[in-house]
Amino acid sequence: MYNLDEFMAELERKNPAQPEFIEAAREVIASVIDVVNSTPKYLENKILDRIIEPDRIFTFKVEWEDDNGQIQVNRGYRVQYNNAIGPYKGGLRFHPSVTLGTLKFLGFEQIFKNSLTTLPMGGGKGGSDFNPKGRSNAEILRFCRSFMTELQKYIGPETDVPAGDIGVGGREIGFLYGQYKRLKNENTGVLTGKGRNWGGSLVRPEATGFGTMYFANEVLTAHKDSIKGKRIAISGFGNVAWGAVTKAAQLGAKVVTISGPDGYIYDEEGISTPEKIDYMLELRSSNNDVVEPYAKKFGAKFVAKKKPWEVPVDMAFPCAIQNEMGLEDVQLLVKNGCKYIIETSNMGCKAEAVDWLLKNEIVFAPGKAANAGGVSVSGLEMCQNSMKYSWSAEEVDEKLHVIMKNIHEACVKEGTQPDGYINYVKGANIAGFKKVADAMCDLGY
Ligand code: 2IT
Repeated sequence: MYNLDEFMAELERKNPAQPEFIEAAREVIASVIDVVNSTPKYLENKILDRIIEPDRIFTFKVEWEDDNGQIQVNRGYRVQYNNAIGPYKGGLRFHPSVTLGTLKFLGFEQIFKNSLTTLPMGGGKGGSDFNPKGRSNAEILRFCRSFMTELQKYIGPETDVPAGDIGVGGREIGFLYGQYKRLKNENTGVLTGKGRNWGGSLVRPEATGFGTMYFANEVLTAHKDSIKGKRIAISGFGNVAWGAVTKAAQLGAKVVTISGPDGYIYDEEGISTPEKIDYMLELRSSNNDVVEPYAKKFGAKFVAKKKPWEVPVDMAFPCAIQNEMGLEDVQLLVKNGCKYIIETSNMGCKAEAVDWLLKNEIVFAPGKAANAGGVSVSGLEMCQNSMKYSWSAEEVDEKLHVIMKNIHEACVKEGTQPDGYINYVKGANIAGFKKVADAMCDLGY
């Protein structure tokens, strides 16, 4: 039998100074421990000991030359966590906060998220502490080439298929894929999130944002409510926030905030016109990591150095980075009338915030369910690459919509409490876990 405190104490001893990894692990283990303890084959197979250990981790030196002719050195990583149900799959993050612990937390989460998508993908994650902010196009190109020169040794279309994450968008995927093709002389689509002219899938750029809104729509329907007319706070202004704002506008909701490291924008009118939504892409491509120019351009309010969670809204979608929403933030949101928190960034809410929301039975969807649309369309991109064929935007969008509905259904099935409250955290963790754990038992992993 497993004991949560003993298991976690041993995990902390083995993994010092990796607080994000420990936080993510604790949540999953706490959700599944009763299932494990009551399933003989999971106990016989020591499934928790085996699932918590990454299959392998690579770290490598990334040297590149900046525009002043100076040598720069960063550290690159790839965590290949678990491939029981398919090739390792997960994004690459380029952000100065990246450490091994960050990528272990993200890789671990990715196992269960990818399992929830219903597609055959294992869990992995990679990246670098490289900071793209303020870097020129030529510097990004040189960094990406150097990064891929090492990474190509470890990945492959049937082995490990990276994609984008924070700091890695279409441009970076292009530079990385270009270098991979140059070195390997093959067109197998080893990365997802590619441009549509060179093997990418339609709807991949929008997929995470669209997916979270489809998921939110299911959540609202399950609570006999509707997304139409809802006031929404979103954080971030990158790819995910952009897709979410686009779909929210289509569904008749009103997004009133976006944010960056410099502060947040409050747009009472709603970020709903194509001009405003497209401007988010312009802000992002400037590489300056600021949202303030939006306020000047559209006559909205800019609040410096604060998060958008103080604005009264019906729904909140953290779409930026891990631990961006704390206990005080969720308490303030709920006090101001917020009924639904849909975590869209990976582990966007701190553990104490999630615990409080669940204890008070506030509707909360965890990132591994709500943001799974991104990796789902990555999975669909892999399918299209294998077939050497491409689907229309409508076909991809329809498949994405069905996947998000199925993920919601799985959460409801495994997470509904006797009093009727849907604990989406527990539901997502148990549903994602069972499939991987069963496969591991079958494979003798
Ligand atoms: O966190 C995520 O799911 C991603 N960054 C997307 C991963 C992918 O392989 O598309």
